Amino acid sequence: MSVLLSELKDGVLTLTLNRPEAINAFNTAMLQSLAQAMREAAENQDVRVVVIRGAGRGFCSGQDLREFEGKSISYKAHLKNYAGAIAGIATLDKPVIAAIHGAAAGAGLSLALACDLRLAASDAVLTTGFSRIALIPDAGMSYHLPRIVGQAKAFELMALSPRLNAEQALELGLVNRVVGIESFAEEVEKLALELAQGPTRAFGLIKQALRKSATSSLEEMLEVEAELQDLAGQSQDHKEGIAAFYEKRAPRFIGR
Ligand code: T3D
Repeated sequence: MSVLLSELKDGVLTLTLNRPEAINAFNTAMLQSLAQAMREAAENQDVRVVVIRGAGRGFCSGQDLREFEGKSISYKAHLKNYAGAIAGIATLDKPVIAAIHGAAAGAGLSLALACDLRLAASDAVLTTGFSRIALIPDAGMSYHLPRIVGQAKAFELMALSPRLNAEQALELGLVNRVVGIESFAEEVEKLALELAQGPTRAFGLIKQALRKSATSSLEEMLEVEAELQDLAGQSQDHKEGIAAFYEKRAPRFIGR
């Protein structure tokens, strides 16, 4: 059975981390499959949104702590596998949703933070985890977490590694919404379909603008916005959006 399951339906590519016996802990094969899936999602125009979820009772428990048991490894080399997957998500010009139920720990939380939207089921438990095994946050957590919760809270979460329930995560802005576990799959699908029918090109450009804004001045962003708006303005979806406005109807976006 593959460690990453993939299904494309109605513009929604659902990727399921599939090592439920270890709460979907990452091994090298899973990381490489995830990076490859992102490359393919970028190329495939039928993919309008990506959902990442976990099989079994949780989202992802981070690095498989058994993968390198008794071996001395180069973290520097191994983390290249994480970089491929995390950068693939962040730079994909399409929305990526993390559907978090159960545990999201260590690099499993890093993965969720790299996504554009996080939906948490009411049973979700989020924890940075790294400091509990005397490591520092990786897989992009030290980039994403302070940008979401601020420096001081990020240090607290990284150093003390509390286990946050879904409501606490929502309060901190770590997740966008909390949904009852019984309707979780349905709500994830609803959001994914809404995004899949949206202006994909504009969504991709929004992602680019937000990434640039993390390291730019206002003056630089005014220029970036002008450049990206030129691209959005040339899309077929922009023409359709304007036509729909004049005709007082809902737009039918094609994602280009
Ligand atoms: O390059 C590098 O290697 C560095 C990169 C590091 C990145 C990282 O992600 S470091 C952080 C690694 N993750 C952790 O430290 C989290 C470890 N797991 C936990 O803290 C807890 O398991 C959870 C909070 C995720 C869930 O707790 P709970 O009580 O719901 O489940 P459990 O009973 O602890 O776990 C269930 C099974 O999954 C259990 O196996 P068993 O005993 O039934 O055979 C457990 O060992 C296994 N499991 C959970 N997490 C991992 C794991 N197996 C391997 N690796 C794991 N990370």
